[in-house]
Parts: sequence; structure tokens; C-alpha cells
Amino acid sequence: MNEVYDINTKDLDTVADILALIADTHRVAISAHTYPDGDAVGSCIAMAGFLRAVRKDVTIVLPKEDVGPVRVLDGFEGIVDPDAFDFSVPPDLFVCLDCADPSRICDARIREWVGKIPTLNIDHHGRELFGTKNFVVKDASSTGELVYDIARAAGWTIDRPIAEALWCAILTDTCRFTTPSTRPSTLRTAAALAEKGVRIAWLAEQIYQRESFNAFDLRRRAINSLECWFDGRVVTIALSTGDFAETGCKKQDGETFPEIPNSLEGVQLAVFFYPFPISDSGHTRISARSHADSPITAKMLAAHFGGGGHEHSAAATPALSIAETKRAVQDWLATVFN
Ligand SMILES: [Mn+2]
Repeated sequence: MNEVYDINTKDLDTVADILALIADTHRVAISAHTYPDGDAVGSCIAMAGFLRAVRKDVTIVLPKEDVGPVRVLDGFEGIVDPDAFDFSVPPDLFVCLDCADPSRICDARIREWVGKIPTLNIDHHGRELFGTKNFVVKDASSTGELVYDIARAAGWTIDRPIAEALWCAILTDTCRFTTPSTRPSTLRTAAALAEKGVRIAWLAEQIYQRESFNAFDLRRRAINSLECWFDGRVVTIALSTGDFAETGCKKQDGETFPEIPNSLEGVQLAVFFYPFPISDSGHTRISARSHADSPITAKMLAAHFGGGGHEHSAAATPALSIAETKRAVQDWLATVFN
């Protein structure tokens, strides 16, 4: 088993517990967080593949239009949008993936299942154990790695589409195997998946080398917005509702933009401000990344503004305009960085 588990075992139900929960069910719904990223979508597709192989009637329920380039995965087409799902017939089991807490679940109607129908919660944020059974490992690289560990312990068969879904989950959540959460176990998992025939170069090209010219225009605006605070220890970028509207871009087009300020020399804390939802200039997303030498981690900043996430990658959404949010963040950081 994964070597990160020994420091997190208190959060873990066993795979035997999980299999017992699954055994009594037939109609399974799988879902994940709002604006599902590569880890959310890949984990859902893999879990669906595993459960279908053991003859469950499985539906993945996710807002498809909010999904970015991982839509190239086999199995994406079969995903059902919440508006097309028949909520009058609840599933026997809800598998909730990559959600720190129920408020992160992508649809209010799905959120209502928690506490009402058997729920399996698999996640690596670790804020809340809201499932009937929980497989929550706070420091794991990705939910995809946890789904792999369950599958391996359960003896489930990994075919190429499942391997590619898990590969994308791990690849994207580790920023291509570079985050501090990337452990030897992560790479062993990746190697095991590669042996199932993952099209590594093709997937990388689809995910990282297919930026539209509109998205590139948005990136250019983000770069132009760059500000250095506190001698460059904090670097920010910001996009407005107008930037998204004028370029015809969606939220997912800016998914990797925190890397823009985060990649500069000497940066300790990088922050990307944008309207959230992108049409609402009254709410601002603070998407933060931090380095080990930062006196304020991304998680501390997010927590101060009512959000959460991982230690060095976290977010919050205060009900403030971008200008107000920037001022509030700068004022709060000044107490530490000045
Ligand atoms: Mn994740």
C-alpha cells in the first residue's frame, strides 16, 4: 500500500469496508466537485469502469460543459449532465470523488444524497469525512491515485481506458508529476498505469498543447496584469468579467494560470484573482499557490478568506469585487511580508 497512508490511517475505512458497502448496491451514481478538473473527471471515469466490470448500473453525473481538455478521455461521452439525470429515482450508492466537503459537490440535487443514501467518499483534501465510508488521504497526490489503490487492493481489472483516466487524474493534479505530493508511490502507480498501454505522449499533447487562440489571448491578458508585491515575494495576476467575455473564454481556460505568477524567480506566494462565476463581478476567486519558504501558505490565505484546499494550492471566493479583494489580500499579507 501507498506509503503516505501510515500518517493518515485514522481517516481510512478499509478496502474490505468499501467493498462491503458496494456489494449491496446495484444502481450507482458517481460525481465530483464543481468545475470538474482532470482529477475529478479521470477518477469518475475510472471508478465507473471498475464498477461496471462488477456489473453495477453506473452513471457519472457531472456538468459536462465545464470540463476542460480531459474531455478526450474514453468514457467522457457517457457522462450525464445533472439536468439530464432522473433525480426521482435515487441511486443505491453515491460515490463522491475529489470533494473536500459536501458544499463542493457540483449540483445541489446531488448534495442532498449525502446523509440520505449510502455514500462512498474518496478524496485527498481531507477536510470532512461526510461519507458512509471514507477513503480520505490528505497528502495523497490525487483522488486518482486513491482510486487506483482501492482497485488494486480489490483486485479489479485495469484496462487501457481506465488506466488513461487515472493517468490524467494523477498527471494533472500533480502538475505533471512536479508537486510536493508526488511521491515514489505516485510514480509507481504511474508506471503500473503506463504498462496498461496509456498513450502518454498523445494525452500530454491533448491536455497541454491544444490551447485555443482565445485562451492564449486570455493568457496574454493575465500576463499583462501581473503585479509584484513585497519585493516580488508575492506575485499576482487578475482577470475581469470583461477579459473572459471579450475573449469568449470559460473558467476552465484559465485553469493553469496560477502557474504564471508561481513560476517566477523569488516568488513565495502566487495569487490569481478572477470573477467567480466569471460573469459575476461581485464575487472574486482567490486561487493561490505557495512555495515552502512562504511565511503564509496558500491554505492559510484561502482559510483567512473562508476557503480551503491543499497546503500549497488553495482557493477562496469572498463576496467582493476584484479591486476590493486585492486590497484586502494585500492588507492582510502586509502584516507578515512587510
Ligand atoms: Mn484532486
